[in-house]
Amino acid sequence: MPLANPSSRNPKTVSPDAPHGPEYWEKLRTIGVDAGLHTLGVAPAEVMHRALGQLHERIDNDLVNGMKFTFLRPERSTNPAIHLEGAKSIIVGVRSYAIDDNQTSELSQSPLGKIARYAWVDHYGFLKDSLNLVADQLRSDGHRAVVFADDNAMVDRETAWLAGIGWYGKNANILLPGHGSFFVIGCVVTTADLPMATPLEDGCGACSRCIPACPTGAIVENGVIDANKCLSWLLQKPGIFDREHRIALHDRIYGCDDCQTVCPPTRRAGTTESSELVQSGVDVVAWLHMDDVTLNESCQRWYVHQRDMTWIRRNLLINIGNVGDPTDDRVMSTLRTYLQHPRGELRAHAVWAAARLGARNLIDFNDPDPMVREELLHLPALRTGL
Ligand code: B12
Ligand code: SF4
Ligand code: SF4
Repeated sequence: MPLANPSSRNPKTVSPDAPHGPEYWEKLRTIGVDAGLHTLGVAPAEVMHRALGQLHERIDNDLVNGMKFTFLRPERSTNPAIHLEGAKSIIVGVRSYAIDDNQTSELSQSPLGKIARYAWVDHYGFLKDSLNLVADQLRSDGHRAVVFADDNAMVDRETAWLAGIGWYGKNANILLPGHGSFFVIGCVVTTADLPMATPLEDGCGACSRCIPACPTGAIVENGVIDANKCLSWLLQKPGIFDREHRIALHDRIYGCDDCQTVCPPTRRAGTTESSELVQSGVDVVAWLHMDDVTLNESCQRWYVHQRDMTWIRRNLLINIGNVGDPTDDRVMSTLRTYLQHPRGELRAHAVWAAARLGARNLIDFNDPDPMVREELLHLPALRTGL
């Protein structure tokens, strides 16, 4: 077992000799950049009133659709002082995920399930490692520090905006000037007093390309996403996938990138080579034949409700209905298996996929399960082009 790093524990009190100020900030910033962060900035460790108001407004306007995350306890996720007594600064760091697709395996198999860019590699793991190095330095200098990387306890985009790292795009993402929005965000809340940044002005200007590009119209106002329509959330939400948005889902199985891939600043920034092997897509049929343990390991990094693989299989079945080839035996025998699956939710989505592929003859119209019966009442038309 590796020895615990002694500096990873916070001192009980802040040392009176602990450094502060611009020079110290430069030292911390350099540690972060050397550790792979694209850039860092500092925001005041104060209540983030705008984000707090927005979280409540989204809840009140019914835009949350069962999401917990930062919405569960808005007063907590917008108040850094709750997480660290005496907190003075939030050091925000971002890591780029604008890397090339270098995946070579599996991709020849059809149908292919598409994964959104932020999940191609364990970016949050790398982000956390880099931020931990900054936090280690703070602690060894006598400060207290806590790291958050995509944690529900902190509203990351607002911290990045306050830290002068980027502006809020109309697609709700934080965009870095000259580099677009393919960045994950994390922070270190600390007792160090560091020079605060000034938030950036809007950089979208007259552009609004992301709004019509969203396949479901989920950007309901500039910077406001309706989670009832956002495919990224619908893919994570447990239960029956909203029928209205299944066709728009197309081949996605985890996350959605459309509002970013059309974005001019993000497009202009381009992508770079990576030494990491990426996972940008999966062999859908192979994944549908995996047992729970193997499937769970294959998507270890993803957010999956209660790690119940039913929801991943559900997404894969919709993919089959949208892009599977009905003349492919691999596809049809998989569908047959799922039409007899013990879980009603999965039979329901298999029924939908079978109807889309023109295989109504495979469907058991006497299935007594209420979820399947509901599907039978709303069978989709044969997929266009078949
Ligand atoms: C819940 C959540 C989601 C939800 C809801 C998204 C949402 N927009 O609220 C779902 C599951 C849909 C989702 C999807 C995605 N997410 Co997400 N998600 C989160 C999470 C956990 C909380 C976000 C939150 O608190 N939202 C609450 C609302 C109130 O905040 P907001 O949307 O930022 O709203 C602000 C703006 O409206 C702004 N504002 C106010 N007035 C105005 C006016 C104008 C004109 C404008 C432009 C803005 C503006 O102020 C609001 C408050 O700060 C964070 C991680 C974290 N702990 O913070 C990641 C996070 C936001 N997600 C991230 C990513 C990468 C994604 C996806 C790209 C993943 C994917 N490819 O599928 C998509 C993008 C969808 C989108 N267009 O937003 C990154 C964003 C990185 C970045 N560069 O911005 C984060 C920060 C994770 C991380 N730590 O890196 N996500
Ligand atoms: S992630 Fe996809 S579904 Fe969600 S707002 Fe962006 S384009 Fe729309
Ligand atoms: S597509 Fe245009 S409006 Fe949307 S986030 Fe990008 S620059 Fe802003």
